[in-house]
Amino acid sequence: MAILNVTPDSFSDGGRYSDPQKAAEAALRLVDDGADIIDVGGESTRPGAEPVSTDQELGRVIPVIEAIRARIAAPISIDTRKPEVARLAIAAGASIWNDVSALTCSAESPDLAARLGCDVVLMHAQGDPQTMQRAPSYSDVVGEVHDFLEARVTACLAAGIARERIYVDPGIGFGKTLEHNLALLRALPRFKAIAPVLLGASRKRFIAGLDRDVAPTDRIGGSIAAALAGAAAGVAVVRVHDVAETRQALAVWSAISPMQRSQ
Ligand code: HH2
Repeated sequence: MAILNVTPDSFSDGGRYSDPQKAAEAALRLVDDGADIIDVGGESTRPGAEPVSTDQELGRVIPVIEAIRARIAAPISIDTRKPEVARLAIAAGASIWNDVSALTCSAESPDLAARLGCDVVLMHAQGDPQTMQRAPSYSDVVGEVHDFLEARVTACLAAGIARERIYVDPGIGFGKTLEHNLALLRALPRFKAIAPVLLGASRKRFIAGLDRDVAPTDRIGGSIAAALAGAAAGVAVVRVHDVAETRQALAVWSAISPMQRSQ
Protein backbone atom coordinates (compact mmCIF):
# COMPACT_ATOMS: atom_id res chain seq x y z
CA MET A 1 0.00 0.00 0.00
CA ALA A 2 1.53 3.29 -1.15
CA ILE A 3 0.98 6.46 0.87
CA LEU A 4 -0.28 9.51 -1.02
CA ASN A 5 -0.93 12.35 1.40
CA VAL A 6 -2.73 15.37 -0.04
CA THR A 7 -2.11 17.47 3.04
CA PRO A 8 0.03 20.55 3.63
CA ASP A 9 1.36 19.16 6.94
CA SER A 10 1.98 15.39 6.83
CA PHE A 11 5.12 14.49 8.74
CA SER A 12 6.99 13.11 5.74
CA ASP A 13 5.37 14.02 2.42
CA GLY A 14 3.20 17.04 3.34
CA GLY A 15 2.62 19.73 0.72
CA ARG A 16 3.76 17.74 -2.33
CA TYR A 17 0.50 16.93 -4.10
CA SER A 18 -1.97 19.78 -3.78
CA ASP A 19 -2.82 19.66 -7.52
CA PRO A 20 -5.05 16.63 -8.38
CA GLN A 21 -3.31 15.95 -11.70
CA LYS A 22 0.10 15.98 -10.00
CA ALA A 23 -1.27 13.61 -7.37
CA ALA A 24 -2.59 11.28 -10.10
CA GLU A 25 0.84 11.32 -11.77
CA ALA A 26 2.44 10.47 -8.43
CA ALA A 27 -0.04 7.59 -8.06
CA LEU A 28 0.91 6.33 -11.54
CA ARG A 29 4.57 6.36 -10.53
CA LEU A 30 3.76 4.50 -7.30
CA VAL A 31 1.92 1.81 -9.30
CA ASP A 32 4.88 1.60 -11.72
CA ASP A 33 7.12 1.21 -8.67
CA GLY A 34 5.03 -1.80 -7.63
CA ALA A 35 2.23 -0.53 -5.38
CA ASP A 36 -0.92 -2.67 -5.26
CA ILE A 37 -3.06 -0.09 -3.41
CA ILE A 38 -2.94 3.73 -3.25
CA ASP A 39 -3.86 5.17 0.17
CA VAL A 40 -5.11 8.75 -0.15
CA GLY A 41 -5.20 10.91 2.98
CA GLY A 42 -6.43 14.49 3.41
CA GLU A 43 -5.85 14.96 7.14
CA SER A 44 -2.48 14.54 8.82
CA THR A 45 -2.57 12.34 11.91
CA ARG A 46 1.03 13.02 12.93
CA PRO A 47 1.46 13.84 16.63
CA GLY A 48 0.21 17.37 17.31
CA ALA A 49 -1.57 17.76 13.93
CA GLU A 50 -4.51 20.17 13.79
CA PRO A 51 -7.84 18.56 12.81
CA VAL A 52 -9.38 19.71 9.50
CA SER A 53 -13.06 20.27 8.69
CA THR A 54 -15.06 17.81 6.59
CA ASP A 55 -15.28 20.33 3.74
CA GLN A 56 -11.52 20.93 3.76
CA GLU A 57 -10.80 17.22 3.77
CA LEU A 58 -13.31 16.56 0.96
CA GLY A 59 -11.82 19.41 -1.08
CA ARG A 60 -8.41 17.77 -0.81
CA VAL A 61 -9.21 14.10 -1.44
CA ILE A 62 -12.18 13.89 -3.83
CA PRO A 63 -10.56 15.59 -6.87
CA VAL A 64 -7.46 13.45 -6.31
CA ILE A 65 -9.42 10.18 -6.08
CA GLU A 66 -11.35 11.13 -9.26
CA ALA A 67 -8.13 11.95 -11.09
CA ILE A 68 -6.47 8.69 -9.98
CA ARG A 69 -9.55 6.61 -10.80
CA ALA A 70 -9.63 8.08 -14.33
CA ARG A 71 -6.07 6.83 -14.98
CA ILE A 72 -5.35 3.81 -12.77
CA ALA A 73 -7.18 0.54 -12.08
CA ALA A 74 -5.39 -0.22 -8.76
CA PRO A 75 -7.58 -0.18 -5.65
CA ILE A 76 -7.70 3.17 -3.84
CA SER A 77 -8.10 3.46 -0.09
CA ILE A 78 -9.28 6.55 1.73
CA ASP A 79 -7.46 7.33 4.98
CA THR A 80 -10.08 9.15 7.02
CA ARG A 81 -11.91 9.11 10.33
CA LYS A 82 -14.96 10.93 8.95
CA PRO A 83 -17.94 8.92 7.61
CA GLU A 84 -18.95 11.66 5.16
CA VAL A 85 -15.45 11.71 3.65
CA ALA A 86 -15.43 7.91 3.39
CA ARG A 87 -18.87 7.88 1.76
CA LEU A 88 -17.98 10.41 -0.93
CA ALA A 89 -14.51 8.94 -1.47
CA ILE A 90 -16.04 5.54 -2.14
CA ALA A 91 -18.59 7.12 -4.49
CA ALA A 92 -15.61 8.72 -6.30
CA GLY A 93 -13.87 5.37 -6.76
CA ALA A 94 -12.15 4.28 -3.54
CA SER A 95 -12.91 0.76 -2.30
CA ILE A 96 -11.13 0.61 1.09
CA TRP A 97 -11.82 2.71 4.20
CA ASN A 98 -8.61 3.03 6.23
CA ASP A 99 -9.60 4.49 9.59
CA VAL A 100 -7.01 5.31 12.28
CA SER A 101 -9.90 5.43 14.77
CA ALA A 102 -11.04 1.87 13.87
CA LEU A 103 -14.51 3.21 12.93
CA THR A 104 -15.05 4.72 16.41
CA CYS A 105 -14.98 8.39 15.44
CA SER A 106 -18.68 8.36 14.69
CA ALA A 107 -21.32 5.91 15.95
CA GLU A 108 -22.60 5.61 12.38
CA SER A 109 -19.25 4.51 10.87
CA PRO A 110 -19.62 0.69 11.14
CA ASP A 111 -23.18 0.73 9.71
CA LEU A 112 -22.05 3.00 6.89
CA ALA A 113 -19.08 0.74 6.05
CA ALA A 114 -21.44 -2.25 5.97
CA ARG A 115 -23.79 -0.40 3.59
CA LEU A 116 -20.92 0.76 1.36
CA GLY A 117 -19.61 -2.83 1.13
CA CYS A 118 -16.02 -1.58 1.24
CA ASP A 119 -12.97 -3.17 2.85
CA VAL A 120 -12.06 -1.61 6.21
CA VAL A 121 -8.77 -1.16 8.06
CA LEU A 122 -9.29 -0.93 11.83
CA MET A 123 -6.30 0.74 13.47
CA HIS A 124 -5.55 1.08 17.18
CA ALA A 125 -4.69 4.52 18.56
CA GLN A 126 -4.47 5.72 22.16
CA GLY A 127 -5.92 9.23 22.31
CA ASP A 128 -6.21 11.59 19.35
CA PRO A 129 -3.39 12.92 17.16
CA GLN A 130 -3.20 16.26 19.02
CA THR A 131 -2.37 14.70 22.38
CA MET A 132 -1.47 11.03 21.79
CA GLN A 133 2.30 11.29 22.21
CA ARG A 134 2.21 13.34 25.44
CA ALA A 135 2.21 10.39 27.86
CA PRO A 136 1.23 7.07 26.26
CA SER A 137 0.56 4.51 28.99
CA TYR A 138 -0.48 0.84 29.09
CA SER A 139 -0.21 -1.89 31.69
CA ASP A 140 0.10 -4.48 28.89
CA VAL A 141 0.39 -2.84 25.47
CA VAL A 142 0.12 -6.03 23.41
CA GLY A 143 -2.85 -7.38 25.39
CA GLU A 144 -4.70 -4.05 25.34
CA VAL A 145 -4.18 -3.46 21.60
CA HIS A 146 -5.13 -7.08 20.89
CA ASP A 147 -8.35 -6.84 22.94
CA PHE A 148 -9.28 -3.49 21.40
CA LEU A 149 -8.85 -4.81 17.84
CA GLU A 150 -10.75 -7.98 18.65
CA ALA A 151 -13.63 -5.94 20.11
CA ARG A 152 -13.69 -3.65 17.06
CA VAL A 153 -13.86 -6.66 14.72
CA THR A 154 -16.77 -8.03 16.77
CA ALA A 155 -18.56 -4.65 16.54
CA CYS A 156 -17.98 -4.47 12.79
CA LEU A 157 -19.26 -8.00 12.23
CA ALA A 158 -22.35 -7.12 14.28
CA ALA A 159 -22.90 -4.07 12.06
CA GLY A 160 -22.90 -6.36 9.02
CA ILE A 161 -19.38 -5.87 7.62
CA ALA A 162 -18.25 -9.16 6.01
CA ARG A 163 -15.34 -10.83 7.84
CA GLU A 164 -13.24 -11.05 4.68
CA ARG A 165 -13.43 -7.26 4.33
CA ILE A 166 -11.77 -6.54 7.71
CA TYR A 167 -8.06 -5.80 8.34
CA VAL A 168 -6.50 -4.85 11.68
CA ASP A 169 -3.51 -2.62 12.41
CA PRO A 170 -1.70 -2.13 15.77
CA GLY A 171 -1.13 1.56 14.93
CA ILE A 172 2.63 2.04 15.20
CA GLY A 173 3.34 5.53 16.62
CA PHE A 174 -0.26 6.31 17.59
CA GLY A 175 -0.05 6.91 21.35
CA LYS A 176 2.99 4.65 21.80
CA THR A 177 6.52 4.99 23.13
CA LEU A 178 9.49 3.35 21.44
CA GLU A 179 9.13 0.35 23.79
CA HIS A 180 5.40 0.06 23.04
CA ASN A 181 6.08 0.11 19.29
CA LEU A 182 8.76 -2.57 19.60
CA ALA A 183 6.53 -4.79 21.73
CA LEU A 184 3.77 -4.51 19.10
CA LEU A 185 6.16 -5.24 16.23
CA ARG A 186 7.37 -8.35 18.05
CA ALA A 187 3.76 -9.45 18.63
CA LEU A 188 2.50 -9.18 15.03
CA PRO A 189 1.82 -12.94 14.76
CA ARG A 190 -0.71 -12.60 17.63
CA PHE A 191 -2.72 -9.98 15.74
CA LYS A 192 -2.97 -12.23 12.68
CA ALA A 193 -5.26 -14.49 14.68
CA ILE A 194 -7.85 -11.65 14.75
CA ALA A 195 -7.81 -10.68 11.05
CA PRO A 196 -5.27 -10.04 8.27
CA VAL A 197 -2.84 -7.39 9.50
CA LEU A 198 -1.81 -4.08 7.93
CA LEU A 199 1.47 -2.61 9.19
CA GLY A 200 2.29 1.10 8.93
CA ALA A 201 5.83 1.71 10.17
CA SER A 202 7.18 3.72 7.24
CA ARG A 203 9.51 6.60 8.18
CA LYS A 204 8.05 6.77 11.70
CA ARG A 205 9.79 8.32 14.69
CA PHE A 206 10.61 5.02 16.44
CA ILE A 207 13.19 4.42 13.68
CA ALA A 208 15.06 7.58 14.68
CA GLY A 209 14.80 6.43 18.30
CA LEU A 210 16.78 3.30 17.43
CA ASP A 211 19.48 4.94 15.34
CA ARG A 212 20.45 8.56 14.87
CA ASP A 213 17.74 11.19 15.13
CA VAL A 214 17.40 11.66 11.38
CA ALA A 215 14.61 13.35 9.37
CA PRO A 216 11.69 11.19 8.09
CA THR A 217 13.09 11.08 4.53
CA ASP A 218 16.31 9.54 5.92
CA ARG A 219 14.49 6.65 7.61
CA ILE A 220 14.20 4.37 4.55
CA GLY A 221 16.57 1.67 5.85
CA GLY A 222 14.66 1.38 9.10
CA SER A 223 11.33 1.43 7.25
CA ILE A 224 12.44 -1.48 5.08
CA ALA A 225 13.70 -3.41 8.11
CA ALA A 226 10.26 -3.02 9.70
CA ALA A 227 8.48 -4.05 6.48
CA LEU A 228 10.61 -7.21 6.27
CA ALA A 229 9.95 -8.00 9.93
CA GLY A 230 6.25 -7.57 9.12
CA ALA A 231 6.49 -9.87 6.12
CA ALA A 232 8.33 -12.49 8.20
CA ALA A 233 5.50 -12.28 10.74
CA GLY A 234 2.95 -12.80 7.95
CA VAL A 235 1.29 -9.39 7.69
CA ALA A 236 -0.99 -9.01 4.68
CA VAL A 237 -0.27 -5.38 3.77
CA VAL A 238 2.61 -2.96 4.42
CA ARG A 239 1.78 0.75 4.15
CA VAL A 240 4.87 2.56 2.85
CA HIS A 241 6.23 5.78 1.35
CA ASP A 242 9.16 4.16 -0.49
CA VAL A 243 7.46 1.65 -2.75
CA ALA A 244 10.27 0.70 -5.15
CA GLU A 245 12.79 0.17 -2.35
CA THR A 246 10.36 -1.84 -0.23
CA ARG A 247 9.23 -3.95 -3.17
CA GLN A 248 12.85 -4.81 -4.03
CA ALA A 249 13.65 -5.73 -0.42
CA LEU A 250 10.54 -7.93 -0.23
CA ALA A 251 11.41 -9.63 -3.54
CA VAL A 252 14.93 -10.51 -2.34
CA TRP A 253 13.77 -11.52 1.14
CA SER A 254 10.97 -13.75 -0.18
CA ALA A 255 13.31 -15.44 -2.69
CA ILE A 256 15.72 -16.32 0.13
CA SER A 257 13.30 -17.03 2.96
CA PRO A 258 12.72 -20.80 3.38
CA MET A 259 9.14 -20.13 4.60
CA GLN A 260 8.28 -18.24 1.41
CA ARG A 261 9.96 -20.77 -0.89
CA SER A 262 8.02 -23.70 0.55
CA GLN A 263 4.64 -21.95 -0.08
N1 HH2 B 1 -0.14 5.92 9.81
C1 HH2 B 1 -0.40 7.17 9.40
C2 HH2 B 1 -1.60 7.47 8.73
N2 HH2 B 1 -2.50 6.50 8.47
N3 HH2 B 1 -3.17 4.24 8.60
C3 HH2 B 1 -2.93 2.97 9.01
N4 HH2 B 1 -3.82 2.01 8.78
N5 HH2 B 1 -1.78 2.64 9.68
C4 HH2 B 1 -0.83 3.57 9.97
O1 HH2 B 1 0.20 3.22 10.60
C5 HH2 B 1 -1.06 4.93 9.56
C6 HH2 B 1 -2.27 5.23 8.86
C7 HH2 B 1 0.58 8.26 9.66
O2 HH2 B 1 1.53 8.33 8.63
P1 HH2 B 1 1.47 9.31 7.35
O3 HH2 B 1 0.22 9.14 6.57
O4 HH2 B 1 2.71 9.07 6.58
O5 HH2 B 1 1.56 10.76 7.97
P2 HH2 B 1 0.47 11.87 8.33
O6 HH2 B 1 -0.51 11.28 9.28
O7 HH2 B 1 1.29 12.99 8.93
O8 HH2 B 1 -0.23 12.29 7.06
